Amino acid sequence: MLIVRLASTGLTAYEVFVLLQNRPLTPLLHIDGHSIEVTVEDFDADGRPEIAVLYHCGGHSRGFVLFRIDPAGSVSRIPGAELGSDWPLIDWHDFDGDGQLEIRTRDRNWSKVPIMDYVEKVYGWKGTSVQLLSTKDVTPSEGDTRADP
Ligand SMILES: [Ca+2]
Ligand SMILES: [Ca+2]
Repeated sequence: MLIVRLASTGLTAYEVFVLLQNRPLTPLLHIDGHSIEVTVEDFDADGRPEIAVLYHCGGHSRGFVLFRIDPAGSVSRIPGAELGSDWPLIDWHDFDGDGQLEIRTRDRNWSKVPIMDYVEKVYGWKGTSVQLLSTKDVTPSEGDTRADP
């Protein structure tokens, strides 16, 4: 059994704890941010859950961290899966239909100012880590699926 517990430590800070069967409550992560979402899903389709932590860390910025739980019960960060976005879009979906979830981020493309375009990046699994799979420019008219800032 996996239980993830959140504790607010102030207006802009959270502590994430994990409780696995027959193990003590273990601190997982401290977040300086003003919102947090914790999701447990099998990102790499190996039959074991991963823990995804998504948070706002500024007016528009988001951060994302992904953890794996090994069969012995220890929890560790997945290499390459600490991501950020300066536009509030980080989400995940099986974009290529291979059964594994990919992670998408969208950042402002500051090289195009004053026209505000975005750079969308998709990350996915390569062995035991998460790596950048693709990058593309996105204009605001192309399916602007931004989340609330
Ligand atoms: Ca998994
Ligand atoms: Ca996929």
